[in-house]
Amino acid sequence: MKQDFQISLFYEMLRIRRIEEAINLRYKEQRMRCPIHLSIGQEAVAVGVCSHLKKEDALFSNHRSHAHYLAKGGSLNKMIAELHGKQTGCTKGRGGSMHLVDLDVGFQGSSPLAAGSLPLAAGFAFANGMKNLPSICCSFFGERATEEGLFSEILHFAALKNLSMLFVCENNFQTICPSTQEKQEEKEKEELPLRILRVTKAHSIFNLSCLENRIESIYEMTRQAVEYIQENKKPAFIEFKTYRLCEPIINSKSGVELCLDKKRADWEKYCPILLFREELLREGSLSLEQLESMEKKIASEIEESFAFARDSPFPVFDLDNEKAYAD
Ligand SMILES: Cc1ncc(C[n+]2csc(CCOP(=O)(O)OP(=O)(O)O)c2C)c(N)n1
Repeated sequence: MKQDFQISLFYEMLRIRRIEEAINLRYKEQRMRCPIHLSIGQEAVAVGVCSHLKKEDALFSNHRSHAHYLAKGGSLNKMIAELHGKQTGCTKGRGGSMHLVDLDVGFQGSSPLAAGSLPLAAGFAFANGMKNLPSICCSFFGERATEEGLFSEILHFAALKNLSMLFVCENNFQTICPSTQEKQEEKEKEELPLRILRVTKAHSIFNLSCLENRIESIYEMTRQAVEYIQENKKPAFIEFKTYRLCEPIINSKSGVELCLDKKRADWEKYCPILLFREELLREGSLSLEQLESMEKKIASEIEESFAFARDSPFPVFDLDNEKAYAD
């Protein structure tokens, strides 16, 4: 991987991290009123996968969608305005954090229903195939989504119709309800990743499993999957073992506890930004001065986006004349 490219991947991850930290910090001001799910700790998957997607490739996401949106090239101003419920938001202030949509960058939408965006993504990929378009349709979901019946149905459909679809499972081993692992039979507990992959194999879908929460491994594995899709015109599935280093949801005034002290060992072991930063500094590919200037640039971009959101108008709802669907 070339040095410039390494730096750009690092910058993208750092930017997403700082943006989410700022959202968390400012949540107590109560200007953002929607429930918010942060992906602190999972940035490498979003950045590693999206760095293989072109603008015309479609992306579908779930309830934890900020990193996916930003990594796909989404506008920070439009995202922060959306979290504030403003007309200038990417969903015109109607969606909030869990319903980001931005067709300008191929971000076709996020759905908070577990596995909810899988059928949308499959339908999109099916339409692309009928139009003979070469683009890929990618869907992000958590491991909890793999417990839904829809998951199996969509794998089946994607295999049957040879959809150019990339399934991305972010397995952080944590869900709001009892974990997927707890719900397995005793004999299967050790084998959770295998269980997910067994389901994909049963549908003859090409699958990969990435065990490291490291940007370089994620980038490489996605490269293989995308090549497979392009060469074979068939779907591919990747399970990324990742680690969410914050609580699942912000819905109280105080924001989430980032648990830095309580979980310091976890951070040192799993935080993809810390790990990559150490590596780049050690190799001499990144200097402390460069790091400082990145931090400054990101901080001022964040400041501007919050000011943009604050100064934007709230939407005026005219439900009688609004259309639910495009013409
Ligand atoms: C069909 C459905 N059932 C229940 C829920 C409630 N729910 C909200 S988030 C969540 C857990 C999601 O876990 P996972 O998909 O693994 O993603 P993570 O939150 O760990 O990133 C659940 C069950 C839901 N959104 N949709």
